[in-house]
This record gives sequence, C-alpha cells and structure tokens, in this order.
Amino acid sequence: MIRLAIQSKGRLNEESLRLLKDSGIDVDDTKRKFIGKASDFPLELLYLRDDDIPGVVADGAADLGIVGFNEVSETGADVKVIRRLGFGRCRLSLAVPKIVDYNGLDWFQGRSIATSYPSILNRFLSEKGISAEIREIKGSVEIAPAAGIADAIFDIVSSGGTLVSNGLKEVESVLESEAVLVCGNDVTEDKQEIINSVLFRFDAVRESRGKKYILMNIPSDRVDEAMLLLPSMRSPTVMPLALDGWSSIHSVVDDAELWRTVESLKRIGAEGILILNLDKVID
Ligand code: PRT
Ligand code: ZN
Repeated sequence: MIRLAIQSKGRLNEESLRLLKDSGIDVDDTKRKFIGKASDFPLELLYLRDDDIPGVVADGAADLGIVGFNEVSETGADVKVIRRLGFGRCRLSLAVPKIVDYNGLDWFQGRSIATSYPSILNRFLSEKGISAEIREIKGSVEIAPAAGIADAIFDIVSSGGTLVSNGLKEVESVLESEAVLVCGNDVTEDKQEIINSVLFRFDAVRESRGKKYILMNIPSDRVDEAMLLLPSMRSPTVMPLALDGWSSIHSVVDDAELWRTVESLKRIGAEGILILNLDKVID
C-alpha cells in the first residue's frame, strides 16, 4: 500500500483525480474524507492543502504527492520530482503598476515587493544582487500596490488577466511551474514496485493525451506520399484492402497537426477517414 497526497480542493484537485481515474485508480470521491482508498489498486489518497504536500512527502507520511512545482521550490522540502504532469501550468513573475516606466531589474533596488513566495523571491533577488524588502502576505497579493502595501508584487500568473484587472504589468518571469509528481528519498522496495506501476500508468495516459488515432483508405500508389504526412510512433500500419489497388493506413497524429494532416491526406486521395480518441498509449 502506498499513500498519495493530492490537493483537497483548488486548482489541481480535479486534474489530479482525473489522472488517477484515467489510470484505472478509482477513488470514491463522493465520500471524500481526509483519507480515501482506491478500490482496485494498493493506494490511499490523502487530501491536503497544497502548501503541506511537499513536507508531508519529505517526512514520509505520504509516499507520493501531486503538487505545483512552485510549492516544491518554495518549501525547499527534501523530495524528488519524478514526473512533470503537464497541467496546472503557470509562472511566478514580478509585476509592477502599469504606469511605472520599467527599465530593468534595478528598478526593484530599495523597493518593497508583496508575495506569498518569499523564499523563491529571496533566492532570485540575491542571485541578481538586488536588495529589496519582501513583504509576505498570504492572499490577494495583486491588490498590494493599490492598497499601498508594497511597490510591486511577485505572484503566480497564468493568463495575466488578474494583473491587468489590478492595473499591473508583468515585468520579469522568474519560475515556470506545472503540477509534478514527487516522492520521498527513501522508499522501500515494496513501495517502489507500486510507485513504478503508478508511473507506468501515468505515462500511458499522458502519452495518449493530445493525440488521435486516424485510419483511412487510400489508393496503393499514394501510400508512400501518405507515409511522409504521417509521422507515427514507429511507422504507420499499412494493409491491403480486398479492393484491388487500395490500401488502409492506420496511424497516430498529434491534435495540433490533425486538421492539416487530414486536409493533405484528402488532397492525395484518402477516403473514409476515421479519427478516434486514444485511450492509452504504451510504448
Ligand atoms: O487551499 P490550498 O492551499 O490547497 O490552495 P491554494 O489556494 O494555495 O492554491 P490554488 O488552488 O489557487 O492553486 C494551486 C496551484 O495551482 C498553484 O500552487 C499553482 O501551482 C497552480 N496554478 C496554476 C495557479 C494558477 N495556475 C493561477 N492562475 N495558482 C494560482 N493562480 C492564481 C494567480 O495567483 C492569480 O491570482 O489565479 C489567479 C488568476 O490567474 P490569471 O493570471 O489567469 O489571471
Ligand atoms: Zn496553498
């Protein structure tokens, strides 16, 4: 049995549960308590505040955690990042009132900066030789300049909408973040085996995301051209059809390339094109 800590509510909760579900690790989320047990996998879920997850994993009270890389970096907890999970993407940035004529980091010299991420900010400022006053506040950091609490802020930015609506502009991006899977530093062999199985499943789910399975019929003399348009995992599968002079091609295409590829395939005579969702991809 292993224990995985995820955010109890908030931005990472839903995606964390979806990843588990898609990995066949079903937890009855309707009866959510502090701890939930997966029905068909040796795993317990621990629902926590994101700030607490790195420390709990470092202490060994949980074996794995899903948390924003920003929290791992801020807490400095002794954990290993074993996978980037591709959701909860954001960045930690410095922002100043939009009327400021900003001309480089020196602007921050001697100024005050409000943030909930004092450690990351402190490391960044020391590295850059800037001496500024860090004012730690827990929430609503974006209102600090207008409220006269600080000259600038250091906060999470995703779309940038919050900054704009508070009359601020992003001037330096300091840390890129996304949800990551972390584990502790001494894991027993038994637990490692279960962790490997979690990783195997997570990888298969992630591999399938953003991809489609595509199949079509095509005149056999156009197969070589079609192969050039279809960069598959190894190579596309080509099978002769019962109808003389025609073949069937199966392949996997990235969502980003899908429509361009389909249009090019139609131009070279592809017919009966089917596009299917991919569930899992196991290399
Ligand atoms: O209760 P708990 O402590 O668990 O939750 P929390 O309130 O501390 O965190 P939560 O749920 O807000 O965020 C959890 C994690 O999601 C963060 O630690 C990040 O890793 C990640 N994440 C991704 C974000 C955002 N995107 C994000 N946009 N966390 C916060 N924001 C905030 C941002 O600070 C801004 O104020 O959302 C606001 C909107 O952002 P814009 O730029 O899109 O306007
Ligand atoms: Zn938090």
